[in-house]
Amino acid sequence: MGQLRVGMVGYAFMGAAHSQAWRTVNHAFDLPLSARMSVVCGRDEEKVAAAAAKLGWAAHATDWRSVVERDDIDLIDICTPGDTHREIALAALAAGKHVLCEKPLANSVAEAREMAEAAARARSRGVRAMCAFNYRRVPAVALMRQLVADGRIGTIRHVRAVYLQDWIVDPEFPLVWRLRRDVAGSGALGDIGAHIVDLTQYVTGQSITGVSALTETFVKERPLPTAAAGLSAEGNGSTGRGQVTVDDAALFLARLDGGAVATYEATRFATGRKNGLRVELNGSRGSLVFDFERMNELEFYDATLPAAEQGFSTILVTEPDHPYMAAWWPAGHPIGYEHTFTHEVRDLIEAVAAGQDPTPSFADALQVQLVLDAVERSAAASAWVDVEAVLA
Ligand code: SOE
Repeated sequence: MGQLRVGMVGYAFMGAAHSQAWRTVNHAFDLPLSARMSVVCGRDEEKVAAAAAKLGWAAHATDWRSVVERDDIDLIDICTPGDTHREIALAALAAGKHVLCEKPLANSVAEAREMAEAAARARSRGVRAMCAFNYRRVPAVALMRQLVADGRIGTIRHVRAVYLQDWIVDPEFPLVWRLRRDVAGSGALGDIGAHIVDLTQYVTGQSITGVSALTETFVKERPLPTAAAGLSAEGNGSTGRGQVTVDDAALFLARLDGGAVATYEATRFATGRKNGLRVELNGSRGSLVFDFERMNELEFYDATLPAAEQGFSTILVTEPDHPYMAAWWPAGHPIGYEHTFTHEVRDLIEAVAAGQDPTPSFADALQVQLVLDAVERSAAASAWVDVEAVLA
């Protein structure tokens, strides 16, 4: 069997999640290529060496350019903050490497456009690029999309999406990189709002055409972190303070091109909500509800049933007939967050081996970036803003 030799840049939260996926994927799925975890890259030699040993990488490196230039690497997996995505992806595509890039694709529309154009050029040389919107690969989400495509809820009227977290409710939580615009691009909007934008467009098959938004930064100044902390406040003890330069929350109304109207809420201030991603669709023939806190379930209201039998029913998405599930356990046994990444690299390997484009492509991710941009412009202007087309 041929190999897909992977070089990964970054090894924190997403790096660990992607490592788990590369480690597991060939054990769960029968695939045409075998993933080889060749090298992981990070700036701090000691830490990246430890990460390589812990996460299962054959080697480590401290200079991502040396990884991109290696002849024995087929794919570059980008798990770094947004400010480095463009540079690494462009270099990797130019070197003929397939690319998997964490979301959001970039920190601006201009960067995302450049990346999508580079991916389109590389495509003619057989090089593939994919953006890592992992929640598409929750089996219940894939089933939701299937039921919508099969017409089971009819014409979609309403889309209601929230992504709620609470990890920065404490005003003394440090100013980590996710709270800096120069590194992360935006706040709750790009980090978690991007997920619900992608997810709702994916399940409905409709694209957002315009938005009316507001954003808020509740805590405008925070203690500087003493360590490169991620989602954890550990290591804080610094006396200096810095400006928060991103949104803490973003809320918007939207219209979709299939006629649906939608509401979106992304916040890091929903006290008690740790990772509450919920999407509800109301259609002319029924409704569907997905809640990540119950990720192995999908709620379905079938309005075509006799009135006496109607009501929300819960589909346990744990059967071998459900998307991705045949690879795992006997019927009735649930899966978790990490499996979404395994499914993601499974789909990527299949596409690379088949010489097909994986989804979401960089062009798809550019479209999400255009929505994020419209949200920021709408919030700044307190006005309705149309979403620019991908093909400008
Ligand atoms: C932090 O808000 C975060 O880790 C996001 O960056 C991820 O994309 C999401 O899956 C969980 O929350």
